[in-house]
Amino acid sequence: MVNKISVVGGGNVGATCAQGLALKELAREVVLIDILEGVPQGKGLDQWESAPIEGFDSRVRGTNSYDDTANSDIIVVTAGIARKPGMSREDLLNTNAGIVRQVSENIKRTSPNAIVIMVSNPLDVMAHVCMQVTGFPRERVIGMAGVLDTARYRSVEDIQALVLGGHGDTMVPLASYTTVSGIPLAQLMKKDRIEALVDRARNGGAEIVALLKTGSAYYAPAAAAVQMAEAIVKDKKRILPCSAWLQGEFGMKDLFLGVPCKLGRDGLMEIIEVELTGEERAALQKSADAVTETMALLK
Ligand code: NAI
Ligand code: 2OP
Repeated sequence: MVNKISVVGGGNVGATCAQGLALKELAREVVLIDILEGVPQGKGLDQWESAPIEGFDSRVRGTNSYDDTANSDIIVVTAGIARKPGMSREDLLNTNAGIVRQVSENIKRTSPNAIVIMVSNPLDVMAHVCMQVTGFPRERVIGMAGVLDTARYRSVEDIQALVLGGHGDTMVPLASYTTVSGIPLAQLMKKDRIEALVDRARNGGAEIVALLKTGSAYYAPAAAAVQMAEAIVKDKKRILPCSAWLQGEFGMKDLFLGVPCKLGRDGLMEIIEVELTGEERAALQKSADAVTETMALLK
């Protein structure tokens, strides 16, 4: 357990995430912060009142002031607008960049040693904005996408899988690194069936947006951010697909992209450079190009 984890943005993902952090008792205090007056306070109090029933001992608190988040060990950023039907993650770009800049300035001022888990979209670009504004090292700015995208691609038991690339339509589910109880997927399934699974994972976010109509997915995204926080708090050294600042890994430099990351108490410990087939490498490059193009659209 760490002392304090703050969640910025008390909307669907943020509030669900705060609850998940508290249920797992990852911090003595879980602080939910939003610009809406009363909303984070109300949700925080409601969650704290579930503690005697659920039996968790984390204090959940809502606020509008960054002073209450001061010296957080970890900050999960979920502030921003979410997708509506017909919108891509990139449509959120400039609105969310403004929000993430302001949030990052506050994080730098009040929690200069925090590890940031970025969730706001477009994910890889928002992680970049946060690193630029805070000046934090890459070990302490990590994007959540791959854990979610991988969950959309696998089942609960027996399957190990890896989805790399940007969090967008060009994400790269690696069939060659997908095994079922150690058996490579290609030995169990025909290529067209694998491609159908890959396609559904790639469109997983849009599928939920089309059903919800008023927003985007939040239960699985929140669970994914909590899993990353847990790996950090418990120093698990788990290898999870996360968006990380590449400095030459996979032959790429100066961009955030989803890659296999080892997470421990100090945040990003290592990027694992797995071998890729020519086709996978080309798909990863295409995904990197898409992230770079979105970055160039930033005003
Ligand atoms: P939401 O609309 O339910 O909540 C967003 C919250 O951010 C609102 O409560 C709003 O008041 C707050 N907010 C806006 N400006 C703020 C500021 N300056 N400071 C603090 N709070 C502020 O949206 P939801 O569904 O929670 O999604 C949040 C973000 O996460 C979106 O950008 C969404 O696209 C992204 N997302 C990313 C995923 C990923 O895999 N990386 C998965 C799911 C969502
Ligand atoms: C998702 O993948 C919208 O990025 C969000 O559900």
